[in-house]
Amino acid sequence: MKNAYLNKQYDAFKKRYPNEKEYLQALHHVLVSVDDIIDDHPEYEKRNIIERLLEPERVISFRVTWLDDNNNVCVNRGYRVQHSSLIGPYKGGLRFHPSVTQSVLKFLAFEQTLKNSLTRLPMGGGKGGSDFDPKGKSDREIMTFCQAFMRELFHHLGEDVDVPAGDIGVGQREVGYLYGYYKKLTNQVTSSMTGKDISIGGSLVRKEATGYGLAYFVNAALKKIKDTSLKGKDVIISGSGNVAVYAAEKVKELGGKVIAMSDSTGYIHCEDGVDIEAIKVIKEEKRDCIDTYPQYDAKGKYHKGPENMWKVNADIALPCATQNELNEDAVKYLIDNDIMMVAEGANMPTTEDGIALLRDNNILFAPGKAANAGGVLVSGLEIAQSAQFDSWSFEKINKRLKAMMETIFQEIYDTAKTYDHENDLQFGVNVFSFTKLAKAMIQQGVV
Ligand code: NDP
Ligand code: 2IT
Repeated sequence: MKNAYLNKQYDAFKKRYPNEKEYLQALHHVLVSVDDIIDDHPEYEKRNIIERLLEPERVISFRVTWLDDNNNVCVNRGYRVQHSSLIGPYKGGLRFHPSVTQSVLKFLAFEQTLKNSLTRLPMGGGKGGSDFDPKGKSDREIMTFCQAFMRELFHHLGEDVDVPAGDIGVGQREVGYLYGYYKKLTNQVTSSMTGKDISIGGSLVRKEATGYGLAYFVNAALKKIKDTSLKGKDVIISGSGNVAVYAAEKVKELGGKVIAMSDSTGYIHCEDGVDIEAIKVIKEEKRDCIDTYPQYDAKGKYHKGPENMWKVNADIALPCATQNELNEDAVKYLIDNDIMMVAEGANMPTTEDGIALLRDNNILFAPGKAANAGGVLVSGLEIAQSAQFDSWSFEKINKRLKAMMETIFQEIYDTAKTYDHENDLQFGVNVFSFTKLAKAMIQQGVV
């Protein structure tokens, strides 16, 4: 970075949070982009916008104590990072995974703030979760944990305050348990959580939204920048959870062929195309490992080690699992195979080295903050439907999702072009959302 104010701020964050590497990584991404425009905006330094925008408004951390099926007393750590309420109530998912730390949630909450600003809906940014590991737990243990977690968190939520949803390890089942207990504790039926099943006031398309939105974004970018589309393209997708499954479904609908998918143990390779319904049965119904896939489709081959999936020759790669899963080595495999595009369904799945290598090789890169915004967009539409005491059709919501993903693409593409960074969507998204949030901050004075 060239700008002295940015460097001073980043050094201070590094000193203050030396162990929070994911958080620092997410901040760095944005600062590097803003470096090119900061000299045009002396008001940012004058009002100390960088320090105020990078530091979360509030970090809540608590102990979660619960009893497992054998009556062992278990303890986990729970958090909610309320990053920014600049343009609306804190909004963002909850993650249950053993890798959850304050640093991971701070990076996610920061990125959520930028992402939510793209949706044009009045949503701030937040993220929460726990280092609880849902793997191998009984349904009763999941419910018990969700209730213990909510007993602490409910104080800080509310439809006009903070509205969580799902993320890794938190799907419709967990959202249902969390929301049911929130209602019990508050004696209020409000839209204080999204991602609910349709039977309890959720929205159609929310389950599909992130994956579908990703495919819409990819198609928009391919059309504008490469004069092509998903049709006839071979696609590899990491993960086989909520985002990955519905990305695969929409890629197929749009004429692409998904030839590999993974989970945390390994990946399946199917030259003729992955049977997405089989993946749903394995992951959504049975909560099983992807190594059982060949039982459903004998043509699919399972291989150990999810990182090896990046060696599969494809046109488009969609990392849809977790942060920093696509590193420099993986990107080298993609480049060797002449990959056309990488689009992030997960949050920050590509390492900084990986992104640099993609850029050096002129490979189209769609950052998660924009490409996976469909999930939170439809969460916003879930809140809108509740507020109207109404529920909209699948077609209506899907149409809005597609249109908004195309608008987001266009806005960040135009921003990049305006600043002579044509086709650099990472630059475009960072500058577009940063500028919007800086303006909102200046409007509200020093608070
Ligand atoms: P899920 O819990 O539904 O699925 C996560 C999937 O990733 C699982 O299949 C898991 O495998 C797999 N996985 C975990 N680690 C690895 C790894 N190292 N390599 C390959 N696969 C791995 O989570 P989501 O689909 O909801 O979330 C995925 C990503 O998308 C996250 O980054 C999340 O923040 C982001 N996201 C989610 C949104 C949402 O609405 N849910 C919205 C926007 C972004 P296993 O089954 O073995 O654990
Ligand atoms: O990362 C994300 O955008 C999400 N996990 C969805 C957040 C939401 O509030 O729907």
